[in-house]
Amino acid sequence: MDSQTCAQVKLPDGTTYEQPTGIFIGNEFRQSHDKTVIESINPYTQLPIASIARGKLADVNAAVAAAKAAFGGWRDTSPQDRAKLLSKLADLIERDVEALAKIESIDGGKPVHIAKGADVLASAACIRYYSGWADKIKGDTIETDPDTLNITIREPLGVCGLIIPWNFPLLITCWKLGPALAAGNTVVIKPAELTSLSALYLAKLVVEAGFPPGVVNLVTGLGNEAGQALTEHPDVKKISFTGSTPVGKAILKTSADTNLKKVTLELGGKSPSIVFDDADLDQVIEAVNGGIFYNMGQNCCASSRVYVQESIYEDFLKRFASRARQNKSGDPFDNNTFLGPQIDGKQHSKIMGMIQRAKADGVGVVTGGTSPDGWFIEPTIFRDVKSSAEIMQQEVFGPVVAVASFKDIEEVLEKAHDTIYGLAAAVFTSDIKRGIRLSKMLQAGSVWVNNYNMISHALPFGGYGQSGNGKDLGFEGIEGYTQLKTVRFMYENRAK
Ligand code: TXE
Repeated sequence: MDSQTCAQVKLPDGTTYEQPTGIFIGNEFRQSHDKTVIESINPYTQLPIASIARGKLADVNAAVAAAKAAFGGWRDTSPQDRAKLLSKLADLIERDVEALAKIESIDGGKPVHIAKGADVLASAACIRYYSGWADKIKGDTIETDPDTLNITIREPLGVCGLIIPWNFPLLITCWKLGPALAAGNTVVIKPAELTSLSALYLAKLVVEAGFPPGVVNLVTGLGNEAGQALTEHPDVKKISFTGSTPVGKAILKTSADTNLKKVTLELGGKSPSIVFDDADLDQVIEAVNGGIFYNMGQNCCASSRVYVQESIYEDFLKRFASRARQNKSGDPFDNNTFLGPQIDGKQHSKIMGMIQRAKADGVGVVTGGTSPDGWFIEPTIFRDVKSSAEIMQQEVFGPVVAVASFKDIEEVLEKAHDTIYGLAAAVFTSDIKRGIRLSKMLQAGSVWVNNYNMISHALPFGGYGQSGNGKDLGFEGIEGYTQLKTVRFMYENRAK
């Protein structure tokens, strides 16, 4: 790396580290072909951190060519060797947990102490989990008749494009990278233009771990340039995308218009929490507080709607508001901070616009509703929100929750299902039978009973409805990066 593809970045704690800034192809960093760049901005200070390459079609073509050339060798690398390399990568992420947490913080505004566990160590754990899958991918034998042996073989797809959002930059990269590589695919990663730094740092660790050149490639750049080029590329066999619903729909169309690449989509949500009057309210308050305000509400499965049974409604609102006000906003490098700023001015304006329109429509504010400083937004709770209201229907992607009351199961199910989305839902009750019944009735890809946001790399995650197609994580994550071949051996021919 030279000064064109690497920057010395000074962190708020006074230390300095080497940040790769170039496009990563064949285990080397390079400038974009036309040498253009994007500024990466710290959302807390609103100051530039580094200039990163702005990759376009020519860069994507070069990255896909490298991934295509590396595919045969990687596919034929023994699963045990693939597992070893992934496991080494997990160790390196863990070794550099401090640096990576600070990078996630300056680039995305997350508190460092939260990023350490929830982003960086969870990323290492995810890669390690998938290293364990590499030598356990298998097909079946299927009986059809006495004269044939029938088997299925689960094979990798080829070059996979991984398009990453800005809310969990390292973690979602690892959710997709782990299973793609374990299954024998090569990849081109397109990080979000707002938060590319941790994925670029990860690329450095890919080299250190010893992955062969071309197995992992990364093109930084804009969605409608580098991202679009990747989704249109005829040699890309799969796109795994996490991001907004409109872009997800456009990717499906592009796939249909080009080479019918496989598409996995993890999109927006408007996930409901349902609180019954027999629930443990202390537990509920912690769960719904984390459910909406964690990561400043920038979470695809954020609990942005909460339905509370009538008899405890006022008590719930009082306690929820008091808990929300205790969430400390401020410097992401301070260990007491829970809420940093929103990711950028555009998201900040979008969220404040939604808050202002709700207020103008007369929706009651229980707490919050203002922007104290910079791109910060107060944890905001609206009450008695009608099902048709914008903040009940549209993904806000900020620290804003819409609360309403309900009488009984029928009413709350109707309200909970009044959405185009279906990513997650939660039920809070001490009646386990009711919890089980609702977990089966709720139309959502993940249902949590008496908890919220409990995602594990071992469990499939992905939405119903317009929250997406396919699953990340678990064995289903591996399945999504493979195709199944059926082979029939005829060893007798009794017809003769
Ligand atoms: O998303 P985009 P944005 C939702 C959330 C947020 C809204 C807008 O509601 O307010 O989306 O965020 C790449 N072809 N979520 O504009 O544009 C882009 O470069 C290929 C929910 O940031 O979908 C980035 O890498 N790629 C979500 C990624 O797509 C394209 C997380 C996501 O950006 C592209 C983020 C194109 N034409 C936002 N256009 C979640 N599910 O967690 C953009 N990209």
